[in-house]
Amino acid sequence: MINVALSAGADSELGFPAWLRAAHFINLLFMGLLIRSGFEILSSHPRLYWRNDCGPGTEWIRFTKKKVPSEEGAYFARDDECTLSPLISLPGRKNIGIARYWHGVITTLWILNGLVYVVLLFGTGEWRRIVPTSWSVFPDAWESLKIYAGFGVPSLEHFQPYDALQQLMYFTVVFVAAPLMIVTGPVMSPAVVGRFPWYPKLFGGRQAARSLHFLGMAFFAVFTVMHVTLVFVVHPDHNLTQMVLGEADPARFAQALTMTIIGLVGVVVLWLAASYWSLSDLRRSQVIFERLTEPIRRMTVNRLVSRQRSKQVWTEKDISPYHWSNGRHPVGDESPEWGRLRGNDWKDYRLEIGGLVDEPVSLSLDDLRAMPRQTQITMHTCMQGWTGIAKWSGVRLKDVLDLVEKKPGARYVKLTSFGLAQKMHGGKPLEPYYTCLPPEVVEEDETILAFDMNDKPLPLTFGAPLRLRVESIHGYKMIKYIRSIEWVEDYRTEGDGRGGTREDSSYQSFNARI
Ligand SMILES: Nc1nc2c(c(=O)[nH]1)N[C@H]1C(S)=C(S)[C@@H](COP(=O)(O)O)O[C@H]1N2
Ligand SMILES: [Mo]
Repeated sequence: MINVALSAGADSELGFPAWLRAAHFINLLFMGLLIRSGFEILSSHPRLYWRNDCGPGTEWIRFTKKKVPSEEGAYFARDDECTLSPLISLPGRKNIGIARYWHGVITTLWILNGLVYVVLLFGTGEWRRIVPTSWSVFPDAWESLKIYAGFGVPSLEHFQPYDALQQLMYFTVVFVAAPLMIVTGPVMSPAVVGRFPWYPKLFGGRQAARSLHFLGMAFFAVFTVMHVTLVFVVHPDHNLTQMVLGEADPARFAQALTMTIIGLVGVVVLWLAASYWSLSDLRRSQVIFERLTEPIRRMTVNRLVSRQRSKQVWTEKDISPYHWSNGRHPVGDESPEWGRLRGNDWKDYRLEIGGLVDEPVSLSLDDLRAMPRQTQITMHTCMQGWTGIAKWSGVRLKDVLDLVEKKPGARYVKLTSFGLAQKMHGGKPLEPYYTCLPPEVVEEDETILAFDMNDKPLPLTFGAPLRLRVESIHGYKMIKYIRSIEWVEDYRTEGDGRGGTREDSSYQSFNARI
């Protein structure tokens, strides 16, 4: 009791300084943007798992009624995507590419805001508000909970300025839930998981980390709703004046209430404005975000190169019994040529290696199979959220490229598929799927042109007769049904200039490491 009285005395001296009030408000703005962009990301694969395999039926929760046929290749991850309204998610309408940009940029700002808050918290003594210093916080919190459960409100003297239950909740938000989000977030990055394979294991695997990240979000969402409600219900004349004016002053309640309402409306308007601004010109949003994020990516994830093969992270027994897929093989007259080659068991298949080279080369599958072979068991990470582990065999891309002499100025490698894009920017007629790779991706040891999957020639669904594997980036760069490889000067002069089909038509990032 003496303890409480003492700290209460100290607390009332602390007040609610402007930095604290500002950080609190900015946090609300950022949390909303994070949760809303998180919804958009989740809606692109609305299933959560504990196991890395992601087999249909193994999810612990799903937010879709769609049933997944269990034969591989009958259903594609893109068929599973849901559409959310821009009123709910950021930006809304199946735009995970832009949602991921928002999520990354706001995370950075949210962490900065959080750092400033925590540093000042400990620098000023304000921490005593939310860090319990006596075990009595637990029985006291239990008493408060009983009062709330009976739709009552603890009397004012329990709030010093927070009551025990409130203090415990705030402590959990700042020192448990927020750090949990920060440590599970990077597990979504294929570059992080490829380079530090032990890291996802701390959480029970890549999908377990994704599930924990979701549960953290659910906690934040429920907390925020309860928190805002209680602020208006429990001694609002004290709470609101403290929150916006800096001290409990029931006489200025009307002013505080007006400011709170204006603040909340302003935040909601900004949340929605972010959606409609993004949707009004998706290409502009993509270009702006790319400029903002690229310098940070270069300093961080771009330095991470997969070690899944060299560290033998996965073994035969880890191979997924079911592997999700994206990008159907060419059907009908989409690519008569691919159909003809397939009819002849790929005997006439030739991989063309050309572009800015002195002399183009073409290779048959037998030529490729005669080259030094590399086999790797790795985890595939689709940006939508699912993963799958498989064994891939093929030849290193850099070995194949060594067979040609590139011309000066050739910097990027463009790979083109027999298969068509699912959609094009501006509703143009569908063109073949393509992707460009920057030099550092081409150079990676685990970048291969694979012709075998799990010791058998590539199944049609998974890219027959030849597909790309890069183990430190997201799946959308891993082009299947490869027809040709070209050295090009710049990806900005290919296609719509964004670096690949998904970048051009779905506004995804050319940099696919996170
Ligand atoms: N030709 C072609 N390749 C493609 C795609 C596509 O649509 N067309 N989708 C990509 C995406 S988004 C992913 S996640 C992987 C999926 O590989 P999988 O089908 O082998 O699982 O293929 C990539 N390669
Ligand atoms: Mo993907």
